[in-house]
Amino acid sequence: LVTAIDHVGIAVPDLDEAIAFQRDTFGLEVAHSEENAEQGVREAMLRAPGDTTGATQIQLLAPLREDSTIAKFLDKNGPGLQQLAYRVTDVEAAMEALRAKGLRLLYDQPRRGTADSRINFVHPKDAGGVLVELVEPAPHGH
Ligand code: MC0
Repeated sequence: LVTAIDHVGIAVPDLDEAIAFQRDTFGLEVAHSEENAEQGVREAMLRAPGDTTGATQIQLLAPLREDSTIAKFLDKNGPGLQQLAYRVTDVEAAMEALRAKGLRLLYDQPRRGTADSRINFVHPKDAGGVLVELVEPAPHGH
């Protein structure tokens, strides 16, 4: 089902501060950043310097709005790990396979994720307390 660990997402109150912290402390660099209005986030994908292998990235997620999922997460838990994203080749097929095992998917249909990927989430209560995202990357690496 899963072809790679796509990314690990960290909820942060301030995106620019978090990028600077990861750069100055660990040397990670920004590979991509964008706003996703539907998901209510400003986000950045970080990687080790020069890495072009498609290795697991770190996703920093800052809230765009007070009522967003990330704002709610920060209010409840403070900054920290928010999600684990598994890469799949066919998100609908993955959704189908997981539904057949009785897991709840958050959306009926895939939605738009980072860099035009297609995404859905497994409810954390059905995945060992972890918010699991399914990511089907856009064709041609977007
Ligand atoms: C909530 N819970 C979590 C959790 N969020 N457990 C683990 N990890 C998380 N991130 C737990 C709570 O502790 C609580 O457990 C229960 O789930 C219900 O939580 P809640 O605080 O009442 O929150 P809800 O139910 O309003 O929302 C949780 C839910 C939401 C997962 C449905 O966050 C959601 O829709 N997430 C998917 C979208 C998302 O995360 N978007 C931002 C990233 P107790 O035991 O206290 O009842 S955007 C993104 O990721 C895109 C751009 C991408 O990568 O491409």
